[in-house]
Amino acid sequence: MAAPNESMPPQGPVPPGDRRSPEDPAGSAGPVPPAEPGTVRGAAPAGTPTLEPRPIPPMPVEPAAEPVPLTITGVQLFWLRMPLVAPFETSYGRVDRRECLLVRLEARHPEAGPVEGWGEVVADADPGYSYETTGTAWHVLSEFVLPALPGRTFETPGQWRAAFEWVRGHPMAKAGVEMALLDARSRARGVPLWQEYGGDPGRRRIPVGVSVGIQPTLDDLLATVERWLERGYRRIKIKIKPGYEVEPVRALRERFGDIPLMVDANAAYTLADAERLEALDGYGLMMIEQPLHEDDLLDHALLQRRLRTPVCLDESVRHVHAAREALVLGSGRIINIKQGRVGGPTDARMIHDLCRRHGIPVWCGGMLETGVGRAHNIALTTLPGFTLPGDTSGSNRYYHEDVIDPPVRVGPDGTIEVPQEPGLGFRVVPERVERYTVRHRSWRAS
Ligand code: NPQ
Ligand code: MG
Repeated sequence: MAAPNESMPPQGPVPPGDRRSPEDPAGSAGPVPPAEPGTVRGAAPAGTPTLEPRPIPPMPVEPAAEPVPLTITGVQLFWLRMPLVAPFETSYGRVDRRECLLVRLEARHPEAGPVEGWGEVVADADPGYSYETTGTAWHVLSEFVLPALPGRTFETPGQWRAAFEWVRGHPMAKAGVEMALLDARSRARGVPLWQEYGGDPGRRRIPVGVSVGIQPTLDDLLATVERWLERGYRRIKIKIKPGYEVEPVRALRERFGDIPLMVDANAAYTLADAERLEALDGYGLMMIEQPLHEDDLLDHALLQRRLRTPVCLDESVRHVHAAREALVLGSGRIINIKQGRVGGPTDARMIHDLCRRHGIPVWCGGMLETGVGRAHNIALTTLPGFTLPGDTSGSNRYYHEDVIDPPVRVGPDGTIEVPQEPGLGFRVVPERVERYTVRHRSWRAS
């Protein structure tokens, strides 16, 4: 990029309103008196909303982890394409198959010997949910991350994070590797995966809900929801979009009464549509998830002040920094934590810790994971701040055949058992991974 002052002469006359000059680049036209400390210059027009000041919480610290020296001996990356049992429609589009990456680490531990570890990159084929796609994650991992792994030793997840902190963004890509590392650690130590996540030993089962896509008709919606309620799911979430919110919610309340019900807009509204969302306020919803633009914590804060229903943030929280800002601004009262979206298990845990300290309930979101990501979500959900049912449904909510055996099963009481054996607690079936793999690459120590 050219430096503007060196090689870019002004093009044409300077507009009369532009008072910038080489001597006064800010166009400030004379000296400005210093502002009072802690104040912002400039008077706001009458009627401009304000937010009350709130204390700024300290950043959560990275949780301590026992050193478990794992030397990476090989890495495999699988690009999977799996048919869904039914199309899934949200405010931004409709999918009938899932594309994701699976990461398989091969590692060696001085005493335990060789172990494997599996992780999932939850990005989808298109950038509808987030900017990351299966393709961007493949690129970032295969060009910058995975080739550097064989031969390296990581004793803690923190060492892995520090080594690849230089890779900006791409949280889903990085999360897949950290999940695989945690799985390998749990196998090397011979402890269940939930213990690697710092979970609560008392949580032997986790209550779960189900996410229902936008349906062609209200009758389809009622029939679909009825089926999930019969199967015991503890909470129903429906996807909404502008013009499809009050009707479906009213229909569900009329038919099913006081069920635990929430909606997810996937960022489809603006503050200008606030009346539509206010119209939902009388229906006793548990929360309205991600109503507004992902980068607009301010408008979420203003919207929350107009609603009794809690706002829950999903897409807005791509890292712990955003979670902290949201707490300070009051951009919502609940946070959906997806370990893929936030960069991995450790970041998910830090957001959990921050929210817990500040009384913000969290729940584990879902990204239509295969059994690998699903097993990691079960382990994450054992942390004590996960007080609301999450989106970790049974494998059969999305797939006829999962890549793990047995599949994740939801009991008639709407809970999933937390596996107690080392590793994922489910066997990854190699022939199934192979069957759904459309692209594969591997790296080993030379
Ligand atoms: C959410 N998930 O909470 C997401 C959105 C979502 C379970 O509602 C392919 C890959 C399709 C990821 C559709 C649920 C997806 C996807 C929806 C994520 O907002
Ligand atoms: Mg969501």
